[in-house]
Amino acid sequence: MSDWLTGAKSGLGMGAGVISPNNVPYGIDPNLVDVSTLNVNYTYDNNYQGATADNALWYKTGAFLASANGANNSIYARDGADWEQQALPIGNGYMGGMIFGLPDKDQIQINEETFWAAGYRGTQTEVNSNTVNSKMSEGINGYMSVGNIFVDFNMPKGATVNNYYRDLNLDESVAHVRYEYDNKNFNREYFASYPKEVLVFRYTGDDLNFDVKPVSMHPGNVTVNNGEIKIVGKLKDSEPYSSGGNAAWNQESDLEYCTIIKVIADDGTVTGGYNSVNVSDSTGVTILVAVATDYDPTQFEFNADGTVNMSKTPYKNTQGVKAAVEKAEKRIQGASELTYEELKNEHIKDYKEQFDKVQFSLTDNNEICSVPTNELQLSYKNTVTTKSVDNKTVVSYDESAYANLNKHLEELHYNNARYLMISSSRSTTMPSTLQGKWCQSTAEIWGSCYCININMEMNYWFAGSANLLDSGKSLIGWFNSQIPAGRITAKNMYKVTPKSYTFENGKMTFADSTDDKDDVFIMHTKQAIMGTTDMTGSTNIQSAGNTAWLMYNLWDLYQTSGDKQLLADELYPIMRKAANFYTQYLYQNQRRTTTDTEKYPNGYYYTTWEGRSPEQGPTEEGIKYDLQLVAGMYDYTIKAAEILGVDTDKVSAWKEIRNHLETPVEIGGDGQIKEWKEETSYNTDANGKTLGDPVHRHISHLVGLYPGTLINRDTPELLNGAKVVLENRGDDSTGWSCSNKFLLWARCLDGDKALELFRYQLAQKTYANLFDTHAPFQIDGNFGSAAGVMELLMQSQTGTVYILPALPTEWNSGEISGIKAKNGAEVSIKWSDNKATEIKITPTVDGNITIGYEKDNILKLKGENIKFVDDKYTIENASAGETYIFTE
Ligand code: FUC
Repeated sequence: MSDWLTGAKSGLGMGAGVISPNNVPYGIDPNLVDVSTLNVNYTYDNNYQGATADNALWYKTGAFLASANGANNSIYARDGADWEQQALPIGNGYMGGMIFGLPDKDQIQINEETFWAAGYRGTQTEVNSNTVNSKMSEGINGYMSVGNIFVDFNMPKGATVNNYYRDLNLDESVAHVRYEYDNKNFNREYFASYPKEVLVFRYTGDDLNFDVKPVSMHPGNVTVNNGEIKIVGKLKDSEPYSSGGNAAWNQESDLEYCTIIKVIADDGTVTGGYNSVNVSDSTGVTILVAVATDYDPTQFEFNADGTVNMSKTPYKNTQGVKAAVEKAEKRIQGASELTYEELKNEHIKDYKEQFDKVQFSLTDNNEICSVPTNELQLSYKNTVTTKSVDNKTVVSYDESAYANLNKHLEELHYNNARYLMISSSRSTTMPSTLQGKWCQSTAEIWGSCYCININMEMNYWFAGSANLLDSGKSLIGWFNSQIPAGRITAKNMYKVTPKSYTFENGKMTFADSTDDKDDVFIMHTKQAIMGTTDMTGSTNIQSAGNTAWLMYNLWDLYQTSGDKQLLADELYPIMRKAANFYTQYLYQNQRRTTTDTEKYPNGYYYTTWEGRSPEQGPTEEGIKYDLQLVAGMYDYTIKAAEILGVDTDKVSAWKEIRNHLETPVEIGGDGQIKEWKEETSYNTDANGKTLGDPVHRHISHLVGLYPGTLINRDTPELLNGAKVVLENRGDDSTGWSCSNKFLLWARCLDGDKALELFRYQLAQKTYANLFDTHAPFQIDGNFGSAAGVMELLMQSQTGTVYILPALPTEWNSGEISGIKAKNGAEVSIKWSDNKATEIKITPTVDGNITIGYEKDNILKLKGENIKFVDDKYTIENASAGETYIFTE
């Protein structure tokens, strides 16, 4: 992975300050990218001041590990380790910034959410449903870095800085750096403003002298005027990554871009260079950064014959680069109208509206953690590991070290996930990619894409329950921008076109339709932002149920908000389009007759088409993963239609298929949930043949346990079958897979085992900056574990709100507030000595609320005992908006 940032292609357009990222910049001072000069000496006084906020990631050095960089002195030759392990992310949903905070040569790597390689390469003609789009066979559209901004203080090599401090304050979403050098004080702040759609950096100090030097990763022209650097150009082709296959490459990008860096000094002198801005003798400097492309999700036109009109470039604004320049200029203009303090206050206010909805702590709230975050993480790393038992890995640790771990890391990781979600995903932005909005490369593995065979789903599992509906809503705009392409894919790959239909007297009738409610779409495993809904990558990674799975995320946004208007206007219309696709395809192509009338009394069943239990084992019809996903998709879409009182014709058809679907959840010979129909004992068929990888990272046949509900506490045999699977799979895996196991154990109501997985992830799959690693950095593990935390403390998927259903013994006391149950109610819980001491519930709809808390006669409402029947407490006729407080 030595050329993580680079790739093998070269010769792309050069401009001053603009490079192809595989070489030390042409026309750029080579010292700029020479990291060997970054190795300053750090000293600390006895009265060194550490963190001042509890909810903060903090460090005593800049984000540079000399050891990680070996002999390579150029940032373009190092392996990106500092970026993914040390640097700290800021973001406003539109943009991301990775802050290195280096005293001598600061580096901020930047992203903008529409920097994606290639463009629409959809299949325009009929193709076999098992065929990869030939134009995309080499890879997928990939999300790319914009470039880096260096703020070079030109310090002498090996300089000594004193009392260095670096943090990311999660309460305010502002990163800070401070240090002393040469008997002078220096301070920095960094944040990403959602209201103004810009990144903001603020440098203050006794005497500031530095050069601001951007290095774009994309060809373009640079102009410098009045302290403002503007780069305008075309997105480069993406590159192959060299560590195993092609992410996305040789796909010329359709988009053009504009990056503006505006340097505003309070005092001193600002001079423009050839491709840089110099500041001298100043005490305060604000830097604003805006980036935009001419991406336009509404530009996707059809010809009369239903093909895409390629005479207009899809997803590109008709104004071309002018649109990008205007957008970036407008953003800079908007931000320039406010003072730095005003910008910051506006940002903090906006951020806190999201972040403050939930509070979570396992340690004393007022106690500020005196241990730097990297050391905290190291203490986990040294304590929790795995050992091999019977060819499986099992989490292993020393009991007393385990009991003494500082749980601050666990609460911080959860709160950091909420921070990352708000920073990478808002209602008006694109959803979070595999890396949120933070990608350091133009050739990232898997293209830092939207991978929909678990990763994108996992990203959003916790959004609704963590009261981050605004972030979850980013899915809606993205779906709507991709659905027109998904409609073409449905037609060309599966011969499914928009039709109305109903099921009556044992027969389905279909009629061509142009009504939006009859629209259809389908997507395949690797998704992007420019309509590549057809099969890209390879056939080996395709599964029929993926699109159905994404519908769970939409349904969850309704469940956790209880917002019927949202369901009617935004969520259900998308869910219905997916259900329309599956209905036609399953009814017309996937109905099978059978003599097994015990299982299928009508002598037929519907099954899913060929796919894989991601990403292993046989390719065949009726994979349990696909069946469980499609079953859940129908359950939720039917419920949604019934709640809204619409589409009775469609509901009749959906019920026909749902009621005659090939059995999604089955128990095998070992008592395990089966992954494949031919599985007898675990992972083996009747002939003794091994079917898949017994310890594979995907545990696809448990989607019915989480996020689905087919396997739950009321189906004990199935729940036990899930445990058998988890035990066979073992514990070690990639970061996201560890979070998935954490979640699944929580749903199995084994909180202690779930916590082992969480701690293992924190120990071995988490970097010092709390980024989750696959490797490389993948954000799904951060978000997946946040979902897990909530499953330990509350579960409501079956209708009853269970309080502390899987509380780990180690989490003896704590507090969570403002989380959302799947009936829309807001829930807060305090506990100590492993028992709930206070529960607050605020319903969003009128009606009964049932609370599951295993301890009888413990809960009192306004001092009165409340009825405890069948292990549950019920508040009858609870009123929306009223807060019900239970105490011991
Ligand atoms: C799926 C997983 C991989 C990886 C990739 C982005 O294909 O199987 O582990 O997370 O997505």
